[in-house]
Amino acid sequence: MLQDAVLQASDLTRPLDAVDPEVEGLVAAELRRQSQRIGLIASENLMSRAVLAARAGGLAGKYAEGLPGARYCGGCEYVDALEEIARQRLRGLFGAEYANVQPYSGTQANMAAYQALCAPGDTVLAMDLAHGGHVTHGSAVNFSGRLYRFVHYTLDRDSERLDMDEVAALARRLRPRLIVAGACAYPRLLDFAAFGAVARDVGALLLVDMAHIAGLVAVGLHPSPVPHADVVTLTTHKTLRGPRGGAILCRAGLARSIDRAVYPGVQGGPDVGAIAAKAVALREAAEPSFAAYQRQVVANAAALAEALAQRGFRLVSGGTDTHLLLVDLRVHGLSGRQAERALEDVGVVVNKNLIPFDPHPPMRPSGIRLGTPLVTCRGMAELEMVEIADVIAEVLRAAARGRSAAAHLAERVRDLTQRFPLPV
Ligand code: DSN
Repeated sequence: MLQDAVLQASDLTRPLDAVDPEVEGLVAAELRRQSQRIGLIASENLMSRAVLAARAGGLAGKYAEGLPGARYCGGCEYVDALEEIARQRLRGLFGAEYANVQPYSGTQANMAAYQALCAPGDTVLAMDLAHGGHVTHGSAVNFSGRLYRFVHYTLDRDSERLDMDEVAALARRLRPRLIVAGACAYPRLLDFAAFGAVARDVGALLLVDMAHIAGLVAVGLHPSPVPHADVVTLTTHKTLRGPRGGAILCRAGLARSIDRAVYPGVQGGPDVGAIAAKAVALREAAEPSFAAYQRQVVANAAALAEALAQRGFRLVSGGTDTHLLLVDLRVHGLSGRQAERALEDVGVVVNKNLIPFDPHPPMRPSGIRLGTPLVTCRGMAELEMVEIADVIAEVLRAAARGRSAAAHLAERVRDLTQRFPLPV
């Protein structure tokens, strides 16, 4: 018996390469890929060493169903303290009345918000997926579109911006239970005060999904939804630069409904390691250097947009106010998928994306989406954005002529990644 126990304990302390060289090799390859490519996927970012340390500290095995001070299992004294710190920091950073840091992801955060605010079958107004909305905002293939009666607002065809008069007219006609504001591919500022006014006017609740822009909101580079919304959901791993996960802010009067919707409504025990890492990321987000980082993210997006426009590319809505931009490739005769592949061949990683009023389906859309959170972490600034725009333009012009990009473009990407290594 004793012998077995000793053997079992040592089983748990073997290094990854000894236990599973196949997985170890793939993890190493992925980290190498990240360091050797220019990552321009707008939702991706990097965790700091401190956030990673909290994330990897072995806390994930702890069960802690419930909330600080009211758990369903013992041994939670330190977990309570960690979660309390994370909740306080989240509330403080955004000036909210109440926070729940347990959602595993933005999807779970939205799922809990709908559950707290709506009944199945209720009418919900949200942004169309093809116009920048998210799949959890009522897509037919998502739980949201199956459980609730979503109706979608779209962008103005000419300006490719939200027309709040149109949103208001639709809301007056439909009288929805809930209005959702927030996007994952809209490059302009969202007018949350106007959304709040529309919601009040029609007696609807307002949910803002600020997953993409949370980091910008934290430092005042995007107007905050908190004063105007009943509930705000977010992810912690996009511009907020924390661990993968979600969170919810709400008015104090909704706290109990939100808590109950998260657990036991849509989740089991929280991921305690993720909560510890969220706490660290939220502390970093309150430091002056985080505001400087976000300013550079936005400046880089503007520089990239301008340099691409100068090279003949059409940007949806003519530019960007945020961390992301959308490029319409139709005049170049390229699909987003072709562009994504051609760019990946030289080491520039982007995602194909629908553009407003896209005549093509999601797997063959007419645009690409570019974002600057990750390259900004590497220390790249406006000059490098011009260099990247130059590479993108050459690659896409070659692809439009049916040719693959010349080797010197991959060499330029390699040079950039070597001059600006990943900082962790
Ligand atoms: N899929 C994420 C994005 O890329 O925006 C959102 O969930």
